[in-house]
Amino acid sequence: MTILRRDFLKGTAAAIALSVLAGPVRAAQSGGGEEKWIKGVCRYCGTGCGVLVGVKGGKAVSIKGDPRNHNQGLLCLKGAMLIPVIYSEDRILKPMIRKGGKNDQLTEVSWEEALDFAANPFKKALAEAGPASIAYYGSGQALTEESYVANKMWKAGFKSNNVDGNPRLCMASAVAGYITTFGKDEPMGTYNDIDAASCFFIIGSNTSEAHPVLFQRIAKRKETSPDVKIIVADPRRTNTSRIADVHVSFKPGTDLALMNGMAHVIIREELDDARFHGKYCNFVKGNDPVNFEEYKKFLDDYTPEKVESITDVPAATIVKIARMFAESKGTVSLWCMGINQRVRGVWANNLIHNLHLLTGHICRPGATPLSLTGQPNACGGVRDVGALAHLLPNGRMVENEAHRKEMEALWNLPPGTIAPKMGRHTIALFEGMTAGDVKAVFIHCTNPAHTLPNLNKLTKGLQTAFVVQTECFKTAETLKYADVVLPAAFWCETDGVYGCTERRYSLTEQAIKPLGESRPALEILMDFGKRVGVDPKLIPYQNASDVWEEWRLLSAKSVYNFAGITRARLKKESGVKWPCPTENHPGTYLRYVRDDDPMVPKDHPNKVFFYGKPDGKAVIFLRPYDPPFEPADAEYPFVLTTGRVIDHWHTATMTGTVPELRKAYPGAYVEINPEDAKKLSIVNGDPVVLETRRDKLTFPARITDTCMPGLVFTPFFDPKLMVNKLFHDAADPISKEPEYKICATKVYKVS
Ligand SMILES: Nc1nc2c(c(=O)[nH]1)N[C@H]1C(S)=C(S)[C@@H](COP(=O)(O)OP(=O)(O)OC[C@H]3O[C@@H](n4cnc5c(=O)[nH]c(N)nc54)[C@H](O)[C@@H]3O)O[C@H]1N2
Ligand SMILES: Nc1nc2c(c(=O)[nH]1)N[C@H]1C(S)=C(S)[C@@H](COP(=O)(O)OP(=O)(O)OC[C@H]3O[C@@H](n4cnc5c(=O)[nH]c(N)nc54)[C@H](O)[C@@H]3O)O[C@H]1N2
Ligand code: SF4
Ligand SMILES: [Mo]
Repeated sequence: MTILRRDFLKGTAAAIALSVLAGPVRAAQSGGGEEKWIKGVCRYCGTGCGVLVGVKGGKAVSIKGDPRNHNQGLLCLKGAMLIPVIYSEDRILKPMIRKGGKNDQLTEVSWEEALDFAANPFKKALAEAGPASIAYYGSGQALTEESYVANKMWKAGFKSNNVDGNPRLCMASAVAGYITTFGKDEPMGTYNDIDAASCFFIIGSNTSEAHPVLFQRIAKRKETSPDVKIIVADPRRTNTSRIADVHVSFKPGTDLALMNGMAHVIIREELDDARFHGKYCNFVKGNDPVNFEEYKKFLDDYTPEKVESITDVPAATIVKIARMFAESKGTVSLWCMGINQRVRGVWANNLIHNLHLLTGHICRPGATPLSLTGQPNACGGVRDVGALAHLLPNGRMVENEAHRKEMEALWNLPPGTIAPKMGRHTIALFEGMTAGDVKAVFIHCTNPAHTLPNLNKLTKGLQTAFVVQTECFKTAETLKYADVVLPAAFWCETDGVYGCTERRYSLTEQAIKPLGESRPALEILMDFGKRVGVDPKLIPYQNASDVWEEWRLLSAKSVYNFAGITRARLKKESGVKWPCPTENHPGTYLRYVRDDDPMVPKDHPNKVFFYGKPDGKAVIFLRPYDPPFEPADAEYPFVLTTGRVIDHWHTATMTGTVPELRKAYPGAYVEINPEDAKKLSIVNGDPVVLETRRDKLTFPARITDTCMPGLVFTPFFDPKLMVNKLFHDAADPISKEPEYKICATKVYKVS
């Protein structure tokens, strides 16, 4: 084979990008003299890297990547800097209450006093206004056992379905995407697919900053197999795009048209896999079945030329990436918030699945649509447990009578206990607090006063309702609104399970005692619940292992079966992937595939069986392009988008306490394209106002061609410059996930 110079150069560019980006991936931070090493999972992202924590004299002193987990010993800088976070001076070590109402100071009190003070308003609200007047607002960062117990206490104990949480801001569109297309949530593929892929379609994910260790794995795949192609579709030219063969930049919010355009080319050029979609797929428009011909007709509107006029992507590029996607031996799609945080996030998810179903790039090694999960336990703790307003455990739905009955039987509840209507999703929850309909809220492991959209509007709910908050750090904005602050034991100070992107459950074992008076949140939740009036028989657990035992056995009654993942096994192994019905089952790589997925009967006549759907077939949806909620216009001529930086975690309550990480990103800024900067006479560092229909804020300018002209970006980690004040709270009508990725703004220099 001849290697063309062009190919050689491309390979080199990728290698350089890799070496530059490899910088932040470190193996360890070591204090030395460790007496023992405790196995766990990194506290931060949904990559779910395994860690080993070194302990000396009762203190955590070291951390290194677990060589037996999928990350093979690697950690990014955030993960490697976790130890100083535990001992940060900002830890909250005592319970606090605001005796005299919202305007009073927080004062330290005993646990007894704090818990009574926390429980009484909930008791009162339940007695006077009923179950819908109280709520739990949880987190994809809470441990599985905590989310399971909170969900059970609320839905079975208080009969309130007002259980929601930050995964609504994050994964809700991906969940609805999997459920509408395949009938069940959670991906069919795993990280193994990365090592086998010949093409990557990375859309709306800045993997290099948000999932650094996975990015490393993708880059390694490319480096060792230079024929592997990488397409990055993102309006911004991010670090991730540096290893791309093709970076597709488009007008924010137009990628629905882009993906329909790709499907158009795939069918026009007969690059589809008719045997696959003929056997395993239905075509659906709205709720109605249609046939392949009608789908083809629908795609007539998405010729590359038409799509170019909507997206600004050259027609030739659309043809090129459609061919790359379809003609590879195996394509893996990876996506995250650029797709989910959109008013058409669910449709965008469906369109990614369409491309895989159409081309048969699914359910075989190296070919899969793999949604990247943001938080470390959004999958295991919230999606699988069903800790959202419309869900029940293991993929069941609140508004499905049969599902409610199943859960009532499994939880030994009298029939009719679980309320038949779904509870309030996040935005409706905070609106309900403002209106006085939701009178008391228990907030666990999340910082909504910083991360909700349309903050000036939605934080009114926190000013109105009675707020109980579990926290570890004084740096959290939400503390300003809390009536009660309950100090939770931090990561490593208690034990519990996280479930990451690839259906992998891993245990973090307790390494050290909780600092100060902080207590494991599981105990806090149960003590609180009993005070409010939950029947103690409903929550008979002594510890997290007891909860896991109940949860593990309950899963056996579903296609999420992980009865084989015992606590003892989790202590031994560095994570196991469900389904895993028996203790000797090795865990599942390819879901929905006969002979690999134990949920597919061994004698099933077909190789692939999408058992989430009654007829075993997945759906190819006819989803049209629909514009974003608030595109740029004459009055607000720029698009503002928001997102993450590699060294901070969300609101920086943890990473902001580590000098090395803080130094890398001391504060927020606005990225502006050089052309725009020139027109507006802005130079680097100038104070620049972003003014939207909600509010205005001033950021220092950072001039860079990361953003195309007409687009500006700011990260949202900075508590001093909370960009969410500028955002609307329009959300996807199906998933109710807000569109954090697009709003219209004015941009001008402070004169
Ligand atoms: N360092 C770090 N890592 C994290 C986190 C963190 O806080 N810090 N948080 C974790 C969590 S919870 C999450 S959810 C993930 C998020 O991970 P990502 O989604 O990868 O990160 P974001 O920066 O939010 O956004 C991704 C990209 O979407 C692009 N985008 C904007 N508009 C559009 C559009 O219209 N279409 C498309 N296709 N793309 C668009 C943005 O330009 C941006 O580069 O990260 C996880 N990992
Ligand atoms: N503009 C904009 N806004 C966004 C997004 C965006 O892309 N753009 N993304 C959205 C997404 S995807 C997400 S996931 C959310 C994240 O939003 P949040 O969950 O609100 O953000 P975090 O900073 O992760 O908040 C976690 C809180 O838990 C505390 N904490 C840490 N460890 C523990 C513990 O062990 N126990 C307890 N009880 N507390 C603990 C932390 O100190 C922190 O206050 O933000 C959303 N908001
Ligand atoms: S990639 Fe994510 S899980 Fe892995 S070490 Fe970094 S922050 Fe932790
Ligand atoms: Mo997220």
